[in-house]
Amino acid sequence: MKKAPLRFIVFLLCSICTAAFFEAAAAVGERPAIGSASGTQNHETQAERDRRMKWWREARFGMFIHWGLYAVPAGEYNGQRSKRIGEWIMEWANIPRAQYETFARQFNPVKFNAAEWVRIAKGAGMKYIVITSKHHDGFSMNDSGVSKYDIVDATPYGKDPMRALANETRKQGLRFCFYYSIMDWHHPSQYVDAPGKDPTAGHRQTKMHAGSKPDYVSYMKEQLREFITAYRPEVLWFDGEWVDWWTEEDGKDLYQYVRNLKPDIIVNNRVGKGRKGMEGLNKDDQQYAGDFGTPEQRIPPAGLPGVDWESCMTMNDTWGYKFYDENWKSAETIIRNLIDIASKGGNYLLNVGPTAEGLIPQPSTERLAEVGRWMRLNGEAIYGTSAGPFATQLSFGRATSKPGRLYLHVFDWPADGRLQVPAWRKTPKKAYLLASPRAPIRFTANGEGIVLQMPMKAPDPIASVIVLETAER
Ligand code: JFZ
Repeated sequence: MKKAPLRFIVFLLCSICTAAFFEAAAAVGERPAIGSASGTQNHETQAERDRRMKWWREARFGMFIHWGLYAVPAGEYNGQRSKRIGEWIMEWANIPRAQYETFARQFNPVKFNAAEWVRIAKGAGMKYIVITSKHHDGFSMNDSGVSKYDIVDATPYGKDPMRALANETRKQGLRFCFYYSIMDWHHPSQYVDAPGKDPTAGHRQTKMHAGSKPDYVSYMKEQLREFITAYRPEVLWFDGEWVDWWTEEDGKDLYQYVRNLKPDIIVNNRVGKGRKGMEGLNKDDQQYAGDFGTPEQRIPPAGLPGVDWESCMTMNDTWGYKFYDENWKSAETIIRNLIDIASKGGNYLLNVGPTAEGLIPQPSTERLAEVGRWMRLNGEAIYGTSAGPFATQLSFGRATSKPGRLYLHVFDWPADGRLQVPAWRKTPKKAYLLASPRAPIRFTANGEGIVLQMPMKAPDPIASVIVLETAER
């Protein structure tokens, strides 16, 4: 057998094993511990934890921003393109560190406008922004004292866009948060040992040089200390924790470290080893570090009472910008995903991948503007809500709730205008469309629950929201 096909087979087997590992891990345990009463950490009481998580639980909708050197190749290297995600190009195009570093000299985001980015997020109804301070490629998007491999020291731009973005985010009333990768393809402590791969390229399982881990952990801690004290991020969204040299003990230590620097900070579960693969929620064999679960590109099939979680998703098929990825989700899909997630008690972290010039791609801004139009009319049925009360999913759409209110989000409007709603613990006193509160909707009780007599035509083809007013408790 020739060498290349063998390498390919090894690669395939590795990919299959990784997938199988995550599926197997996903099958273990039914009750995730994140956010449950027993999941409190840092010796805080449940009430203290509820206070710390309050803004995040009410926000329901945030913007993820993947922005870094990978925006320069934008998914193409030496004429090679891939179906893989853009920010992993150092891995899939096998780019040695010294080569990848040259992207920094071409990174000059002169069109970056912090006020405009925040306006786009706010206009969509998003309440927080999570941006990559350092992705797997190890490049810092803010000025770092422990590394010259950052946007201020290594690019012609020479400025710190995170400073402007942090300030603008707060000025416009949103919360500013950081993503930070534990795996680091640029740091000398790590290397690649895989057939056909450059030892300094990217890889999903970087190895740690013997004896280098303490140095790297100090490096991370110092960089995080800088980032936390300088920008006061409200969430730290860790990633790249799956490398075999990172342990749950390391995760607990890092969790404690960032909480000590900023006691009210919120940390995702990718700080430690609790996560069940892409499903994102925690295994239940022990208590793991982190405040919320991180399903990736998926929505849990059912709500998880008492568990904090956030689904992160792309709008096309990549996180970091790829100029040829045109597989955009429709505004309808995005809005219904947001509703679906809220109806199960989770948050939606929706990604944009800005260009190397500093622009959020237009297909993203168009969709976000449409989401904003829906949210301005219906935001009350998303922000600060809890999961709906129904044990099985509604056939016509989804439900969210607040004390004294049930919101029905109707995706499929009944042809005869009669909407059968299953019984739940409460009896409604009043029903109306959220978009026209002064026009009451009549309803009658029947054996299965209540029947609403609605207008014949759906007011909103994507999702029309009906309010049912009930007793507070
Ligand atoms: C991770 C990152 O690798 C990715 O670049 C992006 O930032 C996303 C939000 O988070 O996604 C993963 C994590 C783990 C695997 C694949 C993608 N995995 O182990 O298969």
